[in-house]
Amino acid sequence: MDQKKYELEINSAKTLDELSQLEIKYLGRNGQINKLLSEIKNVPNEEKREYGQKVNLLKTEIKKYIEIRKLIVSKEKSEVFFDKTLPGKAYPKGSIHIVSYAIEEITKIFEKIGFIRVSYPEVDWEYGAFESLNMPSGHPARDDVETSFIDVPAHPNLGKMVLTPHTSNGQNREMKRVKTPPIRMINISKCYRPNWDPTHTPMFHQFEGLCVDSDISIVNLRGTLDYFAEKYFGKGTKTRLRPHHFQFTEPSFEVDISCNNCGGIGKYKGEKCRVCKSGWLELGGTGMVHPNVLREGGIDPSANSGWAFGFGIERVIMMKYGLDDIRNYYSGDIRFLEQF
Ligand code: FA5
Repeated sequence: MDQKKYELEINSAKTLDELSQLEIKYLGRNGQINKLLSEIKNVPNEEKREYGQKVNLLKTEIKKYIEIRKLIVSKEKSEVFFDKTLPGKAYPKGSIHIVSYAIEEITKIFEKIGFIRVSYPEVDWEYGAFESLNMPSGHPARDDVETSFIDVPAHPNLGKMVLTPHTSNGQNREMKRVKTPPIRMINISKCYRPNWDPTHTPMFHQFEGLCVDSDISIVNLRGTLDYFAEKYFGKGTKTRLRPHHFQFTEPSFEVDISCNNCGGIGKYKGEKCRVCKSGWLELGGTGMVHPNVLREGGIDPSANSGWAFGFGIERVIMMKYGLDDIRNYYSGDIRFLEQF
């Protein structure tokens, strides 16, 4: 074989790919070296040994040329020489995000008692977020729910486009979807309000329960809240209702749960409980669905009644684990997230 030829060929290769091709051409199973070796049968016996040695020397030399050229090309082109035979690296496994985990837990708790998980749009019209909930345009109650509007032309009937500020926008849609009660909905979705402090983020999650049937009373509501509180926060957790006002429920309440740290007493080891300060923690809003809301959803309020609640997911997590800043959930700090 002409030494000048293979030397030139190898040294003018510009990529690792070209070098792999040359490797096959010279050193492969059907390559030139093997061809030379197979010709040994035609060499006179007394010359066989010398012939074999020469071919092996040639093989070692070509190998060396190719390896050296590979290093040069890798450096020049910053191509990394990839050794497929090295064992792979074991990357650490991630875990489910604290909010996704809570969503799964809450969904299971409600599915057990016949509620159906739904998701409604996070970008909706004012109709879904307000009008359908007994909050007509210009009503001052709208100001209580700070809202981000989207800069597109308004819908002629449904109003401006909004980032939904609460999951209550699912109530009207669910009533219209089911048409005939019973309705047992658990609507979990992202919500948006322009807030930023330890207990408020611009994007957060709510879960909304809605139960409508021919004979639903506040007793069913209490029973369901107690069931949820015990299942999610632990045995012995109690609930209490405080009168409140929401435009879409009548009567309306704020729900509190007893603090697990002090057992609802407000004192822990003789001192004021640092988690609740009063024995109770505020969970969110609830009430009996306003007849106007049922009517707007196509349901006859003289034959049906219902209740609804809307709680913050970030908040229930905070209460369950005694956390003090929900902004950490979205900081992307793995040291915080991997604790759960
Ligand atoms: C409502 O949003 C009502 N739609 C709840 C409701 C539904 C009442 C059905 C009656 C019947 P409120 O504005 O209080 O209510 O919000 C409910 C919960 O959402 C709060 O208790 C809080 O936990 C959570 N929340 C509200 N804003 C934020 C925010 N910016 N960041 C994190 N959580 C929030």
